[in-house]
Amino acid sequence: MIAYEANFDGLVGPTHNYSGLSVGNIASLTHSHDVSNPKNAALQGLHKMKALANLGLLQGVIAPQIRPDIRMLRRLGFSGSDRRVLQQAAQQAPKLLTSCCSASSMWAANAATVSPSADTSDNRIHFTPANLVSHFHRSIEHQTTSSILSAMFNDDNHFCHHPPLPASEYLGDEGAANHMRFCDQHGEQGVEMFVFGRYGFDRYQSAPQRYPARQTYEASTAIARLHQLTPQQVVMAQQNPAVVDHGVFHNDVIAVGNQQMLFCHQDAFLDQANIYQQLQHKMGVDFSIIEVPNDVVSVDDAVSSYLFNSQLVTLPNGDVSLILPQECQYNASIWEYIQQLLQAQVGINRVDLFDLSQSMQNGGGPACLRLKVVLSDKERQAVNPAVFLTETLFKRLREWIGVHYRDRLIEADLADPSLLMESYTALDELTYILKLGSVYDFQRV
Ligand code: SUG
Repeated sequence: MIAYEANFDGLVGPTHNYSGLSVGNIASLTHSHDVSNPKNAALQGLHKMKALANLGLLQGVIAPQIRPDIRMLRRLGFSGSDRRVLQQAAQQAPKLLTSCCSASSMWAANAATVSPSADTSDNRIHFTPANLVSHFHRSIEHQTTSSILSAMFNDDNHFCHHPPLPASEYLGDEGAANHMRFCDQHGEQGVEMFVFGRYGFDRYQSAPQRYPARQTYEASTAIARLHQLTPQQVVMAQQNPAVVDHGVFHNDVIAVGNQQMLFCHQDAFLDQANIYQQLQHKMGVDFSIIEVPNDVVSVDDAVSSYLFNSQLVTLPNGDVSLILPQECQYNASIWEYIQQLLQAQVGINRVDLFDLSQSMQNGGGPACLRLKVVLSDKERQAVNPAVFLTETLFKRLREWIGVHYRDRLIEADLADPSLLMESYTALDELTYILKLGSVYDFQRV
């Protein structure tokens, strides 16, 4: 079967801000309380989407979530008018308010885990939205994520939507950021690699000491079962706890895969040699691993440059490109390594750099912003066509951002009731543009 890999990127929401909410994510903590620019953030993301579409890749858009999440604040005991809810929350529980205002759904790699139909026994594409229980501001995403994904992939013949795993820290699940798929051609059966940070029931077994490990073994294995994958197609790998303690809060901060290639740091996994053996055994002789030694790229440099949070993509002309954040160019040793990588001719023959600084300052590089979905022609036809990025949609979204987004936001602005109204107006219009129907709670009351 012929199939293509599509990237669905999260559109940055109108409340994009820096609240320092993510323990273990060094960029988020470093930029806490910085002034954000939601308009620029959304345009930077949109520009990357358009550039990838121009390279001939199938590109789609995932709508953001409504923030501030007034419903959640009311559930937490704040009452009265929306204005009063926001004011009370700002005074009494500022961290709850900032959590309910995060635009974190932009990092679509955390939206869900997706298994292509070539891998699943019922030959449908399986989606499990991530419960994201490790951080409160992210744990409130999955309900709307489910609605949005169902509105985009709305055909039971081709798409199977599971509910998120139970919201328990034993079953912490962070979605595709901890999942890689290897294959020969996209439409052929592949091997899915699930990367977890710790065990749920045996939580101290080789767990990191300083920062939380977000994904559990129990969550990863549950998803492999739900997605009807056979053991021969699955590799379970544990993140190296030492690198989690250096800020590698998701696997996609230290490794990326594409077709027959794994590009990763020498210290990415626990028992790395054994993981390589399993992959080589299951994938066969054509499988290649580009392992970057620690003395060439340190873990700290990998985390600050986001070298591995790249998208590794095969272009229609056969070129393989590494889609990188521009920060890789600012670090001399990383940039030198990239030049060597290109010269070595080991299967990556170009790089494309992007300015995603607004997202990067919250720990989200090119790979975080997208959810990969492999689609055959028939499956592609079953996707809501309005979410694919065409020239027309690109222009429409650029205009829409220009009209509705602010270019400056600080924490004090989050309690401003007019920001809430601006978000309602913007997202209501967006659901018309993307033909999603009423996916937001505020549209249903
Ligand atoms: O969950 N940052 C996100 C970044 C997610 C990156 N995704 C992937 N690696 N796939 C997180 O830590 C910061 C929000 C703040 O601090 O305001 C935040 O949620």
